Amino acid sequence: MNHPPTILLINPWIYDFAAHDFFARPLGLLYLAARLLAQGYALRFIDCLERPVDRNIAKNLPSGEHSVTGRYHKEPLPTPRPLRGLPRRYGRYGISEAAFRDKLRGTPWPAAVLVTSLMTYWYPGVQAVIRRLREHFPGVPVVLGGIYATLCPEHARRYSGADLVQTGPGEPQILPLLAELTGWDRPVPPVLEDLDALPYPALHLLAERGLIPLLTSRGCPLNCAYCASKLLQPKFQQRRPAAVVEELTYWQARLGSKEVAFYDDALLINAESHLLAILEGVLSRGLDLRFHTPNGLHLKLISPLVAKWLKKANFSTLRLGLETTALGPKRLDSKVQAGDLEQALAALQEAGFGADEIGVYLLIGLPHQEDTAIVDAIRQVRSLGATPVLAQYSPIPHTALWSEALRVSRYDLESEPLFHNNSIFPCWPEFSWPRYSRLKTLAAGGRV
Ligand code: B12
Repeated sequence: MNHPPTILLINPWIYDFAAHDFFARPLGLLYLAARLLAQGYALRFIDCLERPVDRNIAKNLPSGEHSVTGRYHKEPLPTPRPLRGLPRRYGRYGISEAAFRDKLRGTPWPAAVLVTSLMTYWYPGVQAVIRRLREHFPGVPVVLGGIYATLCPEHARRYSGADLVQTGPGEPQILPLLAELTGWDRPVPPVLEDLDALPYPALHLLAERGLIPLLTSRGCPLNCAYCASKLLQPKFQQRRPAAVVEELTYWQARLGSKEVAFYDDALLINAESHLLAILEGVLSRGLDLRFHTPNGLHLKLISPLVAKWLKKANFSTLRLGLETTALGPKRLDSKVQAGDLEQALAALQEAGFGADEIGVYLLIGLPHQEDTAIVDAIRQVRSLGATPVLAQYSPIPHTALWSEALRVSRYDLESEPLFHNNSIFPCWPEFSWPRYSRLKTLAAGGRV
């Protein structure tokens, strides 16, 4: 074959009650895109979560503000049957149906389509995209991968409509798989263990160029009962700091991006030889960047030295992970002990961060969690001078907490991933909307 085959990549819509672009980019799919480009494939990319970039708005933002987060366009949809009756409005987030069809019409006939997936309970968006692909490109093989595919492969094989459902990291499998599907039989480069040997994710395919979503490591050495990190990336691996600085230098020069969001699950492990070395490199290169950690940091690892560097290097959105402040044998994560919250917040304040810059994630809706534990946690975080951010628990298959989640849930979590939706508090037996609003008001600083 002489002409390189065209591969179409799709980041599907979100179907949910709520969704907000909080530094979200389809980084996994863009890593695969880079591998395909290096192999000579022609690529097309449809990002259903692209937000209209309003140049005028962007131009008028006060200096220092950014537009790399924001609202998705939402179109109301009927609530799927299993979730009917909830006082929330369901919908499709992302580009319109018409825009999606236009993009399909503008795509040359592909040799294969790769679809990614994120939250397990967003699978209706995956199905919707695949249904339209089938109509438009009948007979073209559709491959599904990503987080929903990895955590619920049987469900995905039965219901997604994809021809192939692949689990786990895509880098080792994607080239042999596509060679088989397309007949593009260039020699497949060996899969190296070294993360720095991977080509940079193809961020230039994104419409919005202000943000660099960044992974300096994969996996996590800890083992929290509610988290799927180990299932998705079994091995914890860190990149070389110099290679990360190279990548940031490259993207700033090529795209002019200024904002960086870390996607790492364990950014602060070996902080001195890893993150601090990266930040030192960034400063000595004179890069003009601002950093965000939407995925929570381990607060135990925020020492005065780390805090000082976070300030010096221009960290702006800080989120720390603290399940709750209730300690003791019933605790679900292995990472927080008495005094950790106090010392982390003291270090950050000493370094110059204000209360509104430090968000502390509190997991709510955990099995057996009592309202009083949440109220205490909210009050403690506030009294220590930080901002509580409620993170609703989503039960995840194969995690240590899953069997308990199944036991306490009023929903059939096992057969229907829609019930993993954090917005419905599937594992909070005492849940009621007034109760939740009360906690939200309290977290926002109101009185209840
Ligand atoms: C970064 C991140 C976020 C970001 C946004 C990311 C985004 N792109 O939108 C933020 C911080 C906003 C976020 C928010 C939340 N998140 Co989150 N997040 C992650 C995290 C840490 C990394 C995802 C990622 O980008 N990984 C890096 C890339 C390289 O990996 P990847 O996407 O998996 O892609 C690889 C493979 O899957 C595969 N692949 C991907 N696509 C394809 C396609 C094909 C065809 C093939 C073959 C292979 C393939 O190859 C890729 C390269 O190896 C994961 C945990 C994790 N370790 O994965 C949780 C995770 C996905 N989040 C989770 C949760 C619970 C949430 C929240 C609900 C938390 C909360 N309670 O508020 C919110 C919900 C967000 C919302 N409603 O909008 C859960 C998933 C729950 C579920 N039921 O599915 C996870 C698994 C964490 C956990 N607790 O275990 N999250």
